[in-house]
Amino acid sequence: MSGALTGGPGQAAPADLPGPAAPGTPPGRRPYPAYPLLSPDDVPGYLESRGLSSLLGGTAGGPLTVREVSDGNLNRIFLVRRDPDVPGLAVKQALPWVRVHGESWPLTPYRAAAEARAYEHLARVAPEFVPAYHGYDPATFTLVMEDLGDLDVLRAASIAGRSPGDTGAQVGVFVARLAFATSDFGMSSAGRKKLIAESVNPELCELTEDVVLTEPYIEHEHNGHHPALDALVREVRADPELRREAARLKHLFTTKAEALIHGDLHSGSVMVGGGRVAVIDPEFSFVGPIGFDLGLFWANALIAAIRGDVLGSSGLGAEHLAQVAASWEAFTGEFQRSWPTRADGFYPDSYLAEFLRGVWHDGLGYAGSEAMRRAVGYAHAADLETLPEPERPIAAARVVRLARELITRRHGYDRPDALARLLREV
Ligand code: SR1
Ligand code: MG
Repeated sequence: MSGALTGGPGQAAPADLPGPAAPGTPPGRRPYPAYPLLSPDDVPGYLESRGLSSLLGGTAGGPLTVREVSDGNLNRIFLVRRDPDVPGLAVKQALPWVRVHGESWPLTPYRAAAEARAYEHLARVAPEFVPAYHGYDPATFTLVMEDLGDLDVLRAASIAGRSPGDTGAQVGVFVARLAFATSDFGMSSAGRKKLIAESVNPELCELTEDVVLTEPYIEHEHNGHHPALDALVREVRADPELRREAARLKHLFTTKAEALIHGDLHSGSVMVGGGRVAVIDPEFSFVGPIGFDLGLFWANALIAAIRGDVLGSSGLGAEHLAQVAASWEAFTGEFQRSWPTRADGFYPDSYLAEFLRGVWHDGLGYAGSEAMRRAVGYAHAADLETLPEPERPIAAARVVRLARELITRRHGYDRPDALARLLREV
């Protein structure tokens, strides 16, 4: 293989299930074995060595085509086809650092093992919402999956002005299926404890705790914002109520082990097209608060709604806003449908409504966290960054005000329809 041989700081690593880091090991630097980084030229031979080439569709006799389509912040992705018009396979390799930042920001490649574990659960409980999964190679931190190259990333489709259609409803069902099946309502007590232990994902959780739940509220070198937002950002970072509620959400994230969650369900993790909605990239998965998944999806729908508004497409904006209600209704509907099958009949029906109310308010809070970081943190939303001036700072300021309100006053919003007014007010 032609890529650089890379490895942890000179130590052997356990197999694919990570053990605890040595005391004092900085985040993201858990030892891992040296492994080859794949280049496009390596990929056909790599697939052959894993016995997966036969899964490539098409009949063309020439050499396979390999296209690197790395798009997210973290990993390398190659699409391999036998026939250019027939979807083949996606090969996804975790680099030992944050791809868009470079080697100065190390990040454990064991995240690929977390993604593999999540896909194994998802293939069981929500197969129609994920790409077909063809296995994980712990020696190279590489997964092979169905090539979704004919679908578009939801964020890109939104930026291109396409309607979200029924994406929200589908995402709501996806979240409910995963959440119910891996909660105390869908599993035995002992099975849950095993799941919690196996799904520990320390480095990726710490990354979220940092870049989503902490850094946007403080001065930090990772952060950035449009200069026109200087005064607003100063004000927000000096708000003690916002700090307390942001801290409460961080603490909920670290302690509320409700169900296996995707952990990074923004609009870059959802693919759409041809009547299909597919959720990808569950490498941040762990057993955490269900509202975190909904909240990330909602924040990005609200950001898309604000983009539509500032561009004068109020109809499209309204369609994006409607994704919040659609996903919530689909989520609660699916959860309620599963409720009679709950593993522990001690939970009465009256508990369900209270439980769902908690998920709703957590979701609003995390929508605020996600919106805030997308405007003033490290990984900004392309929906905002691709706006022209002066719409860009206008939209970003609305996102910050929306985020602040959702974080500090989330318990004052009991229904999705209240968000329309809030969106107008900010
Ligand atoms: C440094 S990584 C920033 C973000 O990229 C991933 O997609 C996650 O959203 C993470 O928070
Ligand atoms: Mg991702």
